[in-house]
Amino acid sequence: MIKILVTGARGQLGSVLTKTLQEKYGVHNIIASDLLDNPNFIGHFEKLDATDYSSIEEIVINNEITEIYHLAAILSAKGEENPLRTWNINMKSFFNVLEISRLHGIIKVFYPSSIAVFGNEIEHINTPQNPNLTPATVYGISKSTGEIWGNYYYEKYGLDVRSLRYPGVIGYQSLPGGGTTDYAVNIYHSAVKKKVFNCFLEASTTLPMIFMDDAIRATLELMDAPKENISVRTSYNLAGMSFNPREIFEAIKKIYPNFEISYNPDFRQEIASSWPQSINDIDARKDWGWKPVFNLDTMSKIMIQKLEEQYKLATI
Ligand code: AKB
Repeated sequence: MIKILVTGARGQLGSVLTKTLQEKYGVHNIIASDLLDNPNFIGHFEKLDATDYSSIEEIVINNEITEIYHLAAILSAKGEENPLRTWNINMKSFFNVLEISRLHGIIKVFYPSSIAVFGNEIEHINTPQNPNLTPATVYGISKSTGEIWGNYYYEKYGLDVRSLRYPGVIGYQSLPGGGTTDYAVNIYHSAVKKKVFNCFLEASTTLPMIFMDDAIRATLELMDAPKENISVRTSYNLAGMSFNPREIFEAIKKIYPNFEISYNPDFRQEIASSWPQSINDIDARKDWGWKPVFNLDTMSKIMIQKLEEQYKLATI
């Protein structure tokens, strides 16, 4: 019997992943949790501060949890505001999860890492799996440290920790918050609302991105892969697509010819410039058959269609 605890279940990725896990394993086998309450949640929800060891432990024991998807985190841009808080929320919470998993016989742990682990010493194009990591943000430092701890718990205790380095995730189901890649979701909302989009990155800033459906599928495929196929125990590079603000603007203009954009780069420009432009994910492809489905045009069509439906419903 699989019983899954999801932390950060109200987040951009967490909310969609939780629903998918409910569909796959049954609503009653998923315990969703987040720092903030979620009164409208359908299923089992626990208000949880993941920096508090005993609160996680209690949920794990009481619900006979067998797997943990630890999504609670503060992202790159927001994380710069308060380094200590970011470190605690991102790293202390993951350390709690690892220790509790080791002591309470958790079978699998999922840990989301990020392209933020890379820094200015990488090759920015087709960034390989194992370059020298010199992350440029507190978020990136916490994620790369978490990768090493995950690997340690696997090597030392045999804990089955699996991880992906997500590019910027783009979906219509939820809003991101506090990230550097958030612009690529917000731009669709502006387009559908017929507003000029004010972009906080320069037009030519190419970054790796992934459509939500691909991101969720990658997560499930990694978690379902036979243990012996998993050769990367830090975190897998994962590619979806790559584009810059000018290119996403042009893709949206094919659907809304009157759409307008202005560029006002802020502190997030420096963060984005330290990240890869494209990712080499050969290990994910070889080990568990990863292959993205969506590109900029197919994603844009769905984003706009779904957001139009959502905004129309909201005005009824
Ligand atoms: C961010 O922009 O901070 C995140 C990420 C790439 O991890 N979306």
